[in-house]
Amino acid sequence: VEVQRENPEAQKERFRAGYVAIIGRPNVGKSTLLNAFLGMKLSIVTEKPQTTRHKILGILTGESYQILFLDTPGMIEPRYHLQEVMVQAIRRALQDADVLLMMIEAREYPLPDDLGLLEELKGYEKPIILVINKIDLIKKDLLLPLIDAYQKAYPFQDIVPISALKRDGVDLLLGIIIKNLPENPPYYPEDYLTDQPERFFVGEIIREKIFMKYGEEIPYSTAVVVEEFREQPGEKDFIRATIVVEKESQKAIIIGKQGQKLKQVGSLAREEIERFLGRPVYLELWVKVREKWRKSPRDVRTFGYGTRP
Ligand SMILES: Nc1nc2c(ncn2[C@@H]2O[C@H](COP(=O)(O)OP(=O)(O)OP(=O)(O)O)[C@@H](O)[C@H]2O)c(=O)[nH]1
Ligand SMILES: [Mg+2]
Repeated sequence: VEVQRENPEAQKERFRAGYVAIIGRPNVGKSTLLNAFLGMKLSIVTEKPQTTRHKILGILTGESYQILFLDTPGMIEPRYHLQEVMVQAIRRALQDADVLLMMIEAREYPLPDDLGLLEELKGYEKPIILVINKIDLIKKDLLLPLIDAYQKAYPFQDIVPISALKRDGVDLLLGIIIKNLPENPPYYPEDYLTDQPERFFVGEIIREKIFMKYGEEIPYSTAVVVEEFREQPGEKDFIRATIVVEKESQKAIIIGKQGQKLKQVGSLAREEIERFLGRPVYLELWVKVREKWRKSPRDVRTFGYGTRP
């Protein structure tokens, strides 16, 4: 009689888990990639830079791995306190991470800004995978010289061209990430998607609609505070949120003629909140002015930025 031995191949396949930070300049497609990995919209996406303001955790659990993706704000030189808090969020993600995804947009040649970011990331001494995004926008023959230039600039763990929007190359990238994860037991139960409560994402969805609907300084001068989020037996959930701007003139623009503009924002936001929560809600929006809140550490904290570890 033969004794059943443990399969040595199975032994090799130990569980892997770790933090993977997605880092890059504003607007390169970091949040789009997070959502593509998760197969759902968790992080807000707009065509404007500096959409993301927090470090956002998205958890992807497979048979033999758990990836804790950290979406981050775009790397910038901060000019006011809110932006300083945004950059702190990036630095915290860099510290937490086991693996870094440095994301750039496909261009003809390395940009000085991108090389500056690379210099900073090197300092963390963690494996870096270079992700070249938006390849759907360029001619294929521009890609090879770009890859070549980056290969000479730094010994990346890997260089992966993708289109986060079209999901092109995303599965390939996922496989490469898994290979670079440390062996660890899972950090979270397998059905966990994130560590933030629903109300956080409700505020984010409202902010996304503001980014989409207004131009100039308005999106950047706006914070959204979810003041109340109440389940009511036999009725729709009740959500009351305040949109904070810096000036009376901005408040007038937000509201629009006879409140039409705010109404549009409200109904767009409500539809998406309902999609996100999977249940109908009642959404009430208010607008308030808080002068220069972005420059005040106290206001920035009160409006939800920079308080989490
Ligand atoms: N054509 C194309 N557009 C993309 C791709 N990935 C993202 N985008 C678009 O680029 C814009 C910015 O995407 P985001 O995911 O918000 O970028 P981000 O890096 O998170 O931006 P910040 O949060 O502002 O730093 C959006 O309009 C996306 O639809 C891509 O692969 N191809
Ligand atoms: Mg983003």
